[in-house]
Amino acid sequence: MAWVARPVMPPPGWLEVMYGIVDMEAHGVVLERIQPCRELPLLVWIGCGDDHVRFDTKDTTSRHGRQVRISMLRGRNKSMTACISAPLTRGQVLEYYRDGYLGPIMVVPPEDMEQIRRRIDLEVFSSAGPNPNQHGSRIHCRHLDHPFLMDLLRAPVLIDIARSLLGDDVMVWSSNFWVKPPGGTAVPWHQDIDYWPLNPQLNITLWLAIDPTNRENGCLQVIPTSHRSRYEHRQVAGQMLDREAQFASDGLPAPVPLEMQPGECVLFNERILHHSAPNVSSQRRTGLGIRLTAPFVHVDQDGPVLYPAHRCVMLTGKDRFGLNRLLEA
Ligand SMILES: O=C(O)CCC(=O)C(=O)O
Repeated sequence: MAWVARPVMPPPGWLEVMYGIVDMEAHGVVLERIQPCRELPLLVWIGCGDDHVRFDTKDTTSRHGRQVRISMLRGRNKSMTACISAPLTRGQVLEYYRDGYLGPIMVVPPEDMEQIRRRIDLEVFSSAGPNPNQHGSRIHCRHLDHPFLMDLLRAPVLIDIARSLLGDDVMVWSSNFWVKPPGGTAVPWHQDIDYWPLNPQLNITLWLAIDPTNRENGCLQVIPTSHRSRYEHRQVAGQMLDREAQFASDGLPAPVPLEMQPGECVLFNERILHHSAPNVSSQRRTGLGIRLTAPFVHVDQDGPVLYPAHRCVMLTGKDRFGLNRLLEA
């Protein structure tokens, strides 16, 4: 039996377990042996209430590497999927910094994502955001006015990933929904840093698929290694953003389309060239870009991108710099 002492608490109603034989009769849950699929410690989060569950570790080496199937032994007679929360491997971290992006990685079980998607449609998109004067306020920084989105950002699996790439002190400075309905226009090729008020210019985006994303509905595309250069941007019209990067494609690798299922994410650097094509399907394409940085970065919260009531959020660790207005813990 092994419990892990961790600075983050499981969300209410969830159990935190580490690999090994775990028998938690007290919680009405019996878990059989869980084998780590790498040398790293694994944390498994199970939203199973009082049901008995059994791990089947077959899936842990799947493409997603972070998914485990749980068969219900008793209770609601159905399978569930849990996410294994573990830091990124050294190889993944090096890959991210080499290529400027990483993924897709499964981080939220599809069953949970379905519920989250419903709440986003019903509660978030139906109301104005925390800065009602901002153009498109419904899609920006909604974690600040919707606690269930804040919980999503604070999911241990996301914190582990963020810490693997940014160290112990990680701050969320923004989040943006990208909703592309059928017939929706393209997002031009761009580098995020051309748009953002960060000094120094350090950001990692965790782009989480809420709807399925594919080539037909205009999935995200990135050009690996393009984050090593800065490109001039010029005005464009009729697309989801108004500036486009100017670059010659011949010296660069081919774009990589990032098709994802709900609950999968990709991570990308503030300078990587990325875009998405128009949605020529009949299916909406929605994702949530969670913008992560470190507290030594000054975010211009009073400039045109943000607003006076804006707050950065410490996701994990401490703010030792006091440069930004923070949400009280
Ligand atoms: O969702 C898209 O198509 C574009 C996303 C994007 O540009 C971003 O998250 O920075």
